[in-house]
Amino acid sequence: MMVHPRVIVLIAVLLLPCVPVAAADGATDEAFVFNHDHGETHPDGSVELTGSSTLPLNDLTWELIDASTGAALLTGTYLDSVAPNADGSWSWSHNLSLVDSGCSCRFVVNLGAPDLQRHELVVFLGSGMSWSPVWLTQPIGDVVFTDADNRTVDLPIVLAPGRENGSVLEVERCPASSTGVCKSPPTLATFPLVTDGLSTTVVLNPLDWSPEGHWSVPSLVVIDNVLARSDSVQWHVLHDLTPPEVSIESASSANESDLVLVVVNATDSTSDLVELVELRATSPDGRVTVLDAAVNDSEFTVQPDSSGSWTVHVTVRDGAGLSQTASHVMQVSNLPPVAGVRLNGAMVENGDAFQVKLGQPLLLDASTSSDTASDVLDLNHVWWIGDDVRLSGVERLTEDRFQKTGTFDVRMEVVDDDGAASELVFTLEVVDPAAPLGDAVVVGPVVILLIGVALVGVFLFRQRKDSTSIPTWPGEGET
Ligand SMILES: [Ca+2]
Ligand SMILES: [Ca+2]
Repeated sequence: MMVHPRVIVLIAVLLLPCVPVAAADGATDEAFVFNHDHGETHPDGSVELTGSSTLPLNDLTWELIDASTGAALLTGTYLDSVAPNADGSWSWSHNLSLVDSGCSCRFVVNLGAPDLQRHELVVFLGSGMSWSPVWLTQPIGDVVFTDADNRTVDLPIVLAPGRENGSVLEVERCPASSTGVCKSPPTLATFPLVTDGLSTTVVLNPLDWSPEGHWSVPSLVVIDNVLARSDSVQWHVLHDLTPPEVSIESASSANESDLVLVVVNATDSTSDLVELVELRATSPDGRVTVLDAAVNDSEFTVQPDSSGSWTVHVTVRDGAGLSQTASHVMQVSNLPPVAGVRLNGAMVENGDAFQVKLGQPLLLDASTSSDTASDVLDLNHVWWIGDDVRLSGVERLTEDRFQKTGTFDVRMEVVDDDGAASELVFTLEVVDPAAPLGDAVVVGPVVILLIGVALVGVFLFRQRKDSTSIPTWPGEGET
């Protein structure tokens, strides 16, 4: 079975608290080290502790705490002896002595800044009557059952030597909400402890933690084989074999560039906790987009930028680390572009006829063609001028394309990435400004009229002149 690597990592993180905790001494990166293991017994009530440190011990404080009561029995601000080593570290020693009675004790050293970590050693001092199991002051990791297998849990508990066999873990527990509130009164259960000298473990069977869900443990006590009881700590068990449920609510169809709401419904009845791991949309050509939150944690938007079948995938994870995936298919349609042309800024309509003068500035601009946001930047503009000229990939034409007079049928077609198209058709008449027909029509009659008037004037003048110079015949009397 294919398992997403990210899920593996996340589950590993969730289970990390269950990994056994390292002892206070022996860790290689520890700056402050005890030369002792937890659980040494000193029935005479006194011990000389030794150790080393790579940090200065100037601002140190220490306490000897009775683990069963939490009371500080002894405190101090320095160790008895601190000596420098050749490698720059320090060796230290300190004597502890309890004259009256014994205790199960934590010897706790607090170093000054920058190391704020507590370093502790559990020692059993004085009378064995006073010794009881001691929890190391470390968080006890939650137990999470996500399958039917038993779970072996390391417990950070220190038992007095020889008291391991027959020791038990006493658990006061109740089915609880995810916030740890008991849903019914707590009951007691005990589980045997297993010790091998290095660690103390308990084997838990998920069947003992039914029904599935959160279990609050208000009290976790280790009882050794002489019935000495540790103090009580709290615990939490999550029994969750049931993956979360998830579904997607969204439109089954949309247009390109629509802002589509995607609602993720996820629940987990067993852990009451569910979180989104991933929400992504895959385009028809396999591109993956991570979706943005829209309003709240369960509402998102997707804006498909191409037509075809889109798939939205969601993966959620419950409080136990179990994940579930749902998917949703959305058919996305392309919308055809809308052709738009402006002639010197004026909008052109289908069937328009324009007249322009040859050589005058001219701009036919098809950039006002529109489409959805996903397509508008990649529209292809194709011009047909008359029967012969086809220009593809050209958004604007100027007077350079109309170098002779005549009437041109112009068609501009705009095509989007899906091949959807629309067009505008109009005519453009290019006229010669040097011999405008309209002027000739007006001037011609005026010229003819003027010529006519001139001819009439000449005729009248000549007629009058002729009449004053008519010769008279001889013998004809003057009148
Ligand atoms: Ca679950
Ligand atoms: Ca389109």
